[in-house]
Amino acid sequence: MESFHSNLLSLTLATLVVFFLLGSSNGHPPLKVGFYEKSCPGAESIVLKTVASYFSQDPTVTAPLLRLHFHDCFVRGCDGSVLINSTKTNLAEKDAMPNKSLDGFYVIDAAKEALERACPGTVSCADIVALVARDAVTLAAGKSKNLWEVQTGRRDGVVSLAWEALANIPSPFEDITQLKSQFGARGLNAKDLAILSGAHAIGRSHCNSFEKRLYDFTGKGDTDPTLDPAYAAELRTKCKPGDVTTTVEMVPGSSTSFDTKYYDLVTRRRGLFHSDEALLQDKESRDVVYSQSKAAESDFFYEFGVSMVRMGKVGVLTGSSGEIRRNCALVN
Ligand code: HEM
Ligand SMILES: *[C@@H]1O[C@H](CO)[C@@H](O)[C@H](O)[C@H]1NC(C)=O
Ligand SMILES: CC(=O)N[C@H]1CO[C@H](CO)[C@@H](O)[C@@H]1O
Repeated sequence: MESFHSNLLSLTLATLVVFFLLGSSNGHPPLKVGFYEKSCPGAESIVLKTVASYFSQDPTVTAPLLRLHFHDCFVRGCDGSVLINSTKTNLAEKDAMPNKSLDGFYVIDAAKEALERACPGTVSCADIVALVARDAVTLAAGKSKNLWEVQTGRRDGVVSLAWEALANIPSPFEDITQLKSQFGARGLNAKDLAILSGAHAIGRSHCNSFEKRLYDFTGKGDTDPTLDPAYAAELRTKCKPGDVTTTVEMVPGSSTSFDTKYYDLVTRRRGLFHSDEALLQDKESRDVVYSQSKAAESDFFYEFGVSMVRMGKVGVLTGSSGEIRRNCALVN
C-alpha cells in the first residue's frame, strides 16, 4: 500500500516535471512580433490592406473591430472564440447578451479569405483579430505608422460558450472594485483598465447600456448622481425608457477619431457608462484619467499600445495547442 502511494507520488511528480519542461520550452512558446515573417511574409500587409479598404468606405468600422479583440481576450483568452458561430447544439459567445452589439465579423472574414489564398492554413483567426484591431485604430488615429507592434503566434480555440461571455465580459454598471478584479484576474492592473477604457473614444452605445443611469438608478426613478445633470437631460431626449434600438455616440461629435477626448469627458462626469465614471473612484485609475485628459496624444497612443499588447497575451494558445481555423466562424 505504502509503495503504491509512493509510486503514485513519483509518477505524479514525473508528470509535473514533464509538463513543466513542455510548458517552458517548445510546448507553449511566447508570442513574438513577426511570427509570420517566414511562414507568410505578406500576412500583416494583407490584413492592413483589407482593413484600409473597409475603413476608407466607412470609418465607423474601427470601433466594433477594436471591441471584438477585447471580447475575444476576456473570454477564454485571445483565441478567436468570439468568432465561432452557434450550432444546433451549442450557443456560442457571439450570441450572448453582451455580444448583441458585436460587429465587424465581415472584415475578419475578408482578411482570412485573402490570407488563405496567400498562405493556406497558416495565420490564426485570433492573430487576425489582434492585427485588425491595431490597424483599424491606427487608421482612426490618422497615423501611417503602426501605433503598436502586435505580437503574433496565437492559435485558435475550439470552444465558444455563450454563458462564458455573460460571466466574463464586464458590465457597464460595474464599480471600480469589480472592474479591477475582472481585469486583475487577467493580469491587467488599474492602469491598464484606465488606459484600455480609452477605447471608448470611438464608437456608439445602445441606450439600454446606460438607461438605468438616466431613469432608475437605485430603483426609485432617480438619476445617477455621478452623471452631469445637463448631460443626463440631453441623453434623456435621445433615449426613452425601454428603448433597445437607438444608439448614441460614445464621444458626442467625435466617435470615429481615436483621441483623448474620452478622458476629458470622464473628468467632466460625461462618461457614458457607470464603468467609465467608476475610474474616478480609485486613486490609481483617477490619476490616469486626469493625466490622460491633459496628455499629448502621442503619450496616450504609446500607453494604449503597451496595454493592448498586455491584453493581447491573455490566455493565449501557442505552439501546438489549439488549431489554425480554416474558416473563422467554424471549428475545423
Ligand atoms: C472596462 C470595462 C468595459 C465595459 C464595462 C465596457 C462596456 C461597453 C458597452 C456596454 C458598450 C456599448 C455596447 C452597446 O450597447 O452597443 C461598449 C462599447 C465599446 N467598447 Fe467597451 N467596455 C469596457 C472596456 C472596453 C475595452 C477594454 C475596449 C477595447 C480595448 C472596449 C472597446 C469598446 C468599443 C470600441 C466600443 C464601441 C463599439 C461600437 O461602436 O460598435 N471596451 N463597451
Ligand atoms: C456564421 O453566422 C453568420 C450569421 O448568422 C452567417 O452570416 C455566416 O454565414 C455563418 N458562417 C458560416 C461559415 O457558417
Ligand atoms: C447579433 C446576435 O448575435 N444577437 C444575439 C445576442 O444575444 C441574444 C440573447 O442571447 C440573442 O437573442 C441575439 O440573437
